[in-house]
Amino acid sequence: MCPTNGKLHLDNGRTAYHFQPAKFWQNDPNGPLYHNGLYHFFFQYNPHGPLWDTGKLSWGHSVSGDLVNWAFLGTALDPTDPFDVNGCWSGSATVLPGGRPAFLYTGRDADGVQVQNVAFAKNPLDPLLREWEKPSCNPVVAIPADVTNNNFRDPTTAWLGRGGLWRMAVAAEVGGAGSALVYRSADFLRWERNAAPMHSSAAVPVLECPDFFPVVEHGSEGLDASANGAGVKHVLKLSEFDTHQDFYMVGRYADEEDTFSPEESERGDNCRSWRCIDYGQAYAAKSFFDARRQRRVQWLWVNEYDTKVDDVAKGWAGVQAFPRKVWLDSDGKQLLQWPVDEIETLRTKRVGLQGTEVKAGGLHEIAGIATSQADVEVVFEIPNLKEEAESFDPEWLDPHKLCKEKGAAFAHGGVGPFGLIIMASGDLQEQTAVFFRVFRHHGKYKVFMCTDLSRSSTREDVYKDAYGGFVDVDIEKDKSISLRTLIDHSMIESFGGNGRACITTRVYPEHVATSSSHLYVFNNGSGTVNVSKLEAWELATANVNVADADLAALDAIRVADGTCQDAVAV
Ligand code: DQQ
Repeated sequence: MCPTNGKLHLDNGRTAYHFQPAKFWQNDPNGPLYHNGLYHFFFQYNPHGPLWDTGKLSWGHSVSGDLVNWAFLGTALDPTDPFDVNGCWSGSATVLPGGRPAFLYTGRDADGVQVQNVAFAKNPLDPLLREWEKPSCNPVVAIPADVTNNNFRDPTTAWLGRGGLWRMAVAAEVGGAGSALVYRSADFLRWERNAAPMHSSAAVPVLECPDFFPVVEHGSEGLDASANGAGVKHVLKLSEFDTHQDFYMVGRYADEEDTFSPEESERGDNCRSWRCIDYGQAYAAKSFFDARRQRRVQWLWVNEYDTKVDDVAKGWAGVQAFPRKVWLDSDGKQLLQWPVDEIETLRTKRVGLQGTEVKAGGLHEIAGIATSQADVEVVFEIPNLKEEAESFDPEWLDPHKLCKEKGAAFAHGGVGPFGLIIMASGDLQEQTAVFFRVFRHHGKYKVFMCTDLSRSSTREDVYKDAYGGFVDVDIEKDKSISLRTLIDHSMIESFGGNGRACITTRVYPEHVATSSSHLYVFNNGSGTVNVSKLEAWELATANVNVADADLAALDAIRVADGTCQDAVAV
């Protein structure tokens, strides 16, 4: 970790503490893993340039002792064999009994056909897991005859079920329906398809990157992928190609048939009406069980929303969201997502507010820290919810539309818009608002959260949409709502209602080239809101794949975790 000494790097939006390779293109998280005292992160990577290009991707590989500082180890898989020569696409890691890590991944073969492959860590005792071998029996699963449009990809981490057989789920388009197919195997090499898919969304043809994992019904500890039985529920997460959003549902998994029954069956079979992992620009979530801290940790890819020309000029594209701990809410229906605690090691200068009234039209600057690299936690109290909440119009059920039509600038809208203004220029010409509005609906309340990018940059050629979703909280009981936002130059990652709704977005303001950014609390509602507590920390720059700092990063790992002392002696 490097102290910032008040000097933050100002460049083309490159982040300071989010995961990025030093250069070139990255997309989906692949095969995250905790093994022999180190965290491994693999990712879709183009080692030749900053664009996805022809999709002949490799798996980039980095290693960490703390999920914050990372050393880049090059590529773990490259498209070199007939079964993956057109790309080593997304997949997952599984630790086999005896401790040998294995990958299941999609290869695009010599004809461009999508097939499933395995690879094994050459030396499981090498904590850096530098070398991976692909057995010659690949592909282990050929594309089935009923799969349409060559959509067959992204195997999950395997789990052990009834009969001691491995299972994996693979996304596939079967007869036009986006499906999660289950395959079983006794030896990890020969896989047989189950008759019934684990899920099928008739109205959604292309699904990608399934993630399937158990959660404890009560508590926040994580479970290994194979855990099942009393007190355990399961989560099925699917990435939907058209909307580029990740949807999930909590449910029950029966391992006789490998079926998954969503608990909120009223939401239907179309996964677009399931719950959303992140309402913003994040995609392809992939989680792993962190045995060191007994938690489940999720990664998420966040694309660029500037232009290809910019990406070529920058020499890089793609960021990962900060790793999030995920667990089941006490309502048993939704996930809570929260940045892993290790982020606190980056916290430096702190400023705060307590019991501050923000009246209608109020704007209150949070000064004293560099706010383009910060972690902000705030709790808003709403004193007059009953009197001031507007009635909800059923036309507003589409949160995306609602966010567009009733953005942050919408003055005097009842309870809200109130929230944070982030990455603002001194004259407020550029600003990104993350805010809430509360509506009354059938005698209850609906809390809406939005990130409005419409004024985020004076540039015309970057994407400046508005993103929103509803936060499933009981605001009548709580009388308050919390917001946590991680700001990292071009990344704005927000967690509403203690992690019940997340919105991650990219911003490309122009003022950062010449001046620093400002942070405000604002209220454009018609009544007062109180900031019962606000804490904002400036964050130090982490050592993330900085080419010439790799040795220092490995040293940091050595200090952080004695178990890998010998292994990292380079
Ligand atoms: N990205 C990979 C595919 C996956 C898609 C290719 C999702 O395996 O379906 O880079 O972003």
